[in-house]
Amino acid sequence: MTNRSFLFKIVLIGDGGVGKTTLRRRWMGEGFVTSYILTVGADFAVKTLNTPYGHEVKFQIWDLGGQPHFKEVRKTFYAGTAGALVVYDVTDRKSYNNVFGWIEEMLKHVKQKVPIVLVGNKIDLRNNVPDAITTEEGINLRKEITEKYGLDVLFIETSAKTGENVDKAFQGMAKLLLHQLGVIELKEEEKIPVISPASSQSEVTEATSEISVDPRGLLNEICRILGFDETEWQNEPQKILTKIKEIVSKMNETN
Ligand code: G3D
Ligand code: MG
Repeated sequence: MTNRSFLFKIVLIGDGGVGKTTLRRRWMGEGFVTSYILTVGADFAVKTLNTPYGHEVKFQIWDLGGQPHFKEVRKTFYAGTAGALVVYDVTDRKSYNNVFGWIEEMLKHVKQKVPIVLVGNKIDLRNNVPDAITTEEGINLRKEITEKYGLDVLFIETSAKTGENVDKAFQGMAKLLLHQLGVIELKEEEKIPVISPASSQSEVTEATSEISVDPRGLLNEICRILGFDETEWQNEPQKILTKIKEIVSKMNETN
């Protein structure tokens, strides 16, 4: 098997307060440093996963701050998105009802079918609330999204506080993306890991390295993956674009 390297931009979306930033921090650990993009009001960080398939999956995770100018910057925020973690809070029914709104907002800008991990967060608080969103309601929502938009959706319930299933949410994203590229197989029952833990044992192993980047650093990182010297990005951007197109068409051929 040839080892390949994949870099995906992932956006974290969902109502304010559902736990997006906490999920990301929990997954990345304490050691990471994010870059904050002032013009977009988002921050992002990169983390690498090594998969048992021999491929390296690198996530660039964009997390929108709660700033009010969202409408003006969302185009930039969504540009180049490969997948989305759509988060609701199981103790907040409004955030569950708003999931469709978030998906539509994203699809308006992304304009292609991106895989989604639907995350029901704060399960540690579920018993404290009378009208909490049940697991079954989450599974139903997953089905509705799949049917309505024809998207590949994985559902998982998490607690960013205790850490439960947080790894699995991101590992699930890696699976969906590799599946979409035709690199791995993914069975339908694997898309609801919260109720079938045996089959959800993710085949994606733990992250082995973390790096942080600023936008400049990210370009350098992309160049590194493509085998270019970082200065070539500045001097010959066209060459890099041609290279990316070549790689994409090769990928399409092999898949
Ligand atoms: P957001 O980025 O989606 O806006 P945050 O949400 O990550 O900022 O989280 C909002 C609040 O919810 C934070 O509390 C955070 O600690 C809490 N939170 C996030 N995930 C969980 C969870 O799984 N369980 C519990 N119990 N709390 C969670 P504060 O008090 O800091 O505002
Ligand atoms: Mg946040």
